Amino acid sequence: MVKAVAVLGSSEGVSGTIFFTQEGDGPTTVTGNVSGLKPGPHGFHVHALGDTTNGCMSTGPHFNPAGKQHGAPEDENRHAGDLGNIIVGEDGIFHILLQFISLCGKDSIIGRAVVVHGDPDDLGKGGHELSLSTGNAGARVACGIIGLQG
Ligand SMILES: [Cu+2]
Ligand SMILES: [Zn+2]
Repeated sequence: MVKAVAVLGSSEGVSGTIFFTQEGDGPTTVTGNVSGLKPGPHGFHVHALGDTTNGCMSTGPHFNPAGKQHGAPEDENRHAGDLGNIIVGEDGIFHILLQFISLCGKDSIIGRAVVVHGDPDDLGKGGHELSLSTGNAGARVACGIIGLQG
């Protein structure tokens, strides 16, 4: 079992912690507990850089080692960092199960940043000029560096 954690930082009053667990090369379970985020869907990505020196802006674009287009987590043509949306409840808690995100191997997300956006990710299908690059998910409201957990 591999475990990872990201503590969210934000200039917009969002705080919280996101936990990742993976058994072997199976799916990765993501569980989060956040406050200050409006309930509902929020775009959720791994960005390429574990750099928050300039807040969430310095985390770079979506993690995309294969040079593909933005898409849904289950799409063939997607960035490795495309985690889709989290649906945050009134209690600030969310859970998602991701088939194709790994905490080990060559496309590991360890050391990169997880970013929560203000708006929903359209999964590349919204027809907006940003749909195929960012999912038009709006501002980067919170982010944290994904690190291994003991
Ligand atoms: Cu993002
Ligand atoms: Zn993407």
